[in-house]
Amino acid sequence: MGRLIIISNRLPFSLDKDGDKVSLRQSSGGLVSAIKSYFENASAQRGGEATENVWMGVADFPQEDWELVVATHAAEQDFSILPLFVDKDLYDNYYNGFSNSVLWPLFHYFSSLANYESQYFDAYVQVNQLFAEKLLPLLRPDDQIWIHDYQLMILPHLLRTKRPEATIGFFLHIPFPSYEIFRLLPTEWKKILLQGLMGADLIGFHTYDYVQHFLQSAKMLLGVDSYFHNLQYQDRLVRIDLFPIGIDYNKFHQTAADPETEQLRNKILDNFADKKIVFSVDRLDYTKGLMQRLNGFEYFLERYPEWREKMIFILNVVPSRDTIPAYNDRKKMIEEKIGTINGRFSSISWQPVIYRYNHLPFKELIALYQAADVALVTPLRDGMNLVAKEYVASSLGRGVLVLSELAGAASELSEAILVNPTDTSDVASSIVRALAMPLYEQRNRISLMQRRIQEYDVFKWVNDFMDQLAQVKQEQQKQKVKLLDEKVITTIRRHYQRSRNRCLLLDYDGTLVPFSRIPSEAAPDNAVKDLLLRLTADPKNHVIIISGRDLSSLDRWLGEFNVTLVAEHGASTKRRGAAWQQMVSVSDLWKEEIRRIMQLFVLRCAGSFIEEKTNTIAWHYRNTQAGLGFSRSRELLNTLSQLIQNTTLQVIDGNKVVEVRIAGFDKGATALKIIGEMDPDFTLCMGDDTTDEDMFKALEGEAYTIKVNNGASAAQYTILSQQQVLPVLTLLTSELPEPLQLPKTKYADS
Ligand code: GDG
Repeated sequence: MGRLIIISNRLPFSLDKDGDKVSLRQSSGGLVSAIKSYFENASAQRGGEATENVWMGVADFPQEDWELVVATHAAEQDFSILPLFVDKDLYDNYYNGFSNSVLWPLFHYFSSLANYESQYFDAYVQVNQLFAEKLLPLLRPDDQIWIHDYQLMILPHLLRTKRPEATIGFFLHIPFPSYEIFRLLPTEWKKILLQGLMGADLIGFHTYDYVQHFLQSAKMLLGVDSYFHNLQYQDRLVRIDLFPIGIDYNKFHQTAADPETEQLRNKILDNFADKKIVFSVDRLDYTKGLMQRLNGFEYFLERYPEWREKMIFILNVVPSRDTIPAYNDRKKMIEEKIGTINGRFSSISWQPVIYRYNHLPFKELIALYQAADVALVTPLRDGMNLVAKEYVASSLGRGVLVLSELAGAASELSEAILVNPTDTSDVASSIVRALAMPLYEQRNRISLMQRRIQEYDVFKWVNDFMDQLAQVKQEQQKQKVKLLDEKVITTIRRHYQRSRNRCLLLDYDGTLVPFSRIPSEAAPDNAVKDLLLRLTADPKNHVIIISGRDLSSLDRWLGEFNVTLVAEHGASTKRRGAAWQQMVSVSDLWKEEIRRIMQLFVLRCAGSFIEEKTNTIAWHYRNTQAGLGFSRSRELLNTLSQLIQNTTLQVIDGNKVVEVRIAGFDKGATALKIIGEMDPDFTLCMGDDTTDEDMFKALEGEAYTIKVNNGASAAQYTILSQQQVLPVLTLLTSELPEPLQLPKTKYADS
């Protein structure tokens, strides 16, 4: 197994210097402990032998202290450190600038706070480049690289361009926003960011929504289509998936039972013996919804006066990013609001909000989690939110979690009381519901959530990600399409000549004939006709033309030949010498709404037109202005995909055509059915379009599958252009004397 190289903005520790005494302080947080434990495991598997795993990040110590760090770190052998030293101003523009004043607000839906300074973006690109330059010379072929978070979105691409075969994973810890938000970024930047991420083999997000948002942005901006969670990008398979981060469950559960924690907890409980405790802990960040939470709490005190004096709200705010103005202003506002609430509702013996602005020691944090009857976790947006999970893990069987429905954690913690954080009355009534919840119900909800958090803890998360990364690499290997060369042609030809019952499945447009500007003019020329005549003259051959075309066009052009015709991707079939058979019979009322939308797009995109067939309706944009046609096609795809949700229709992003058809039949299923009936001892299948991929997959192991044109495909082989189809078919199927002569000149054009 190769090295694991973790790359994050910061190194996982900071350097503490006290006179001559030097120590390294490990950063708190699940990620660091999970990865450390992953490293420890790897080392244990090697019988305690030191692993060569690496952690790379920007150092928060000056370069002259590097020797000291190495000496201090030497005792710890789980991983080695690769520090990057970045000039302060550059770092400031990259980190406080682009990362935290553009990406952070925008990705959390605070678009009005994004400050699109070009010097920020330049610095971001530059620091990503510094990471790449430092790492590239040290990379080994079997290294696994795992890049973390929004500060390093371009790095995967920078590494990929220099190391096409590298294994690269990327995980985004914050939300990936909807396309409507992402598109607000300046055009060039958003493309660079997406292309940057696409350098990875596996891109991970916390939730299904973020995955969908990313897939949509990739489709709209890069024109890459997804197949389940896979994207084909520049001949490479990239997988996009969700990996909801977990916590180190046992650490929280065990610390909860620790005597010191118990002492701290009892002290808190004694202090507020006759009161219920509501608790919050957040970094000072506008995404955490502190103002809205305080508004909700104020409304709770106003609307439910019976709870006054019977509860307190402990609000702990952790200092963060205080050099950025948007953060500093918030602190003042929050403190004023707390003052107003306390001024308005306090009595001589009671104050509703206990506010602290500091970082709590770990055991005190756990003691507070345990003492709290209610945890109020109401961010306006949050990638995941670990506090919610930690509160649940620390519980000894009681407590209620009130959680924002806009935090990633909400999709896993459905037993929490879910609230809309901006809805003041919803927050207030949720506090009341939580305070009044019977103990048996608290237990029930907590234990269900605990089981889930325990099962998918942070170690599972790391392993899951690494397993998927290895799987993607294997699939990429399998997917590598081989160029059809002389050796393969000889093999196929020999098989052809030995066989007695052959099926030749051929796509029409883009395969047998070139694409024509007007679909109705794609009649076969004499060369195609000659080939078909020759092939069908041999009684051992059964030729099947399998197309997306309507049946009357196929009849008109190919009806004279002794072939099987398959129209509209399998909706109609005409076997040799027989009549057309419809595979589906439904009313075509569904077309009306689709036609109406497509007509709008015809108006909005000169040169495009609609083609209607029995079971499909298509919008063609081959003859439109290149950029416009493509971008309109992305919009149409988007509109149609939403429209047909929960119907039996399907939208296909074909070659310069967007098509809607009735789901349930495709070329793959049809091809399988036909060869099932024929039981051939030789099958050849050729096609160029996305819809032909269904055949290539269905016929895996059953046929020689050949894709026309470059590009990733499930086919076994590829030929470089449509012009090569007839010569290659001729070669494969004629009785030429050996040795074989390939038509080199024709074979080379594209
Ligand atoms: C990102 C995403 C995603 C907080 N105050 C104290 C303290 N903490 C610890 C908590 C928790 C961590 O900090 C905060 O975790 P979050 O999940 O809220 O957010 P981040 O780590 O800032 O950021 C987030 C996460 O990445 C993981 O993918 O969940 O959505 O923004 O562990 O316990 N710890 C101590 N004292 C405190 O006062 N000891």
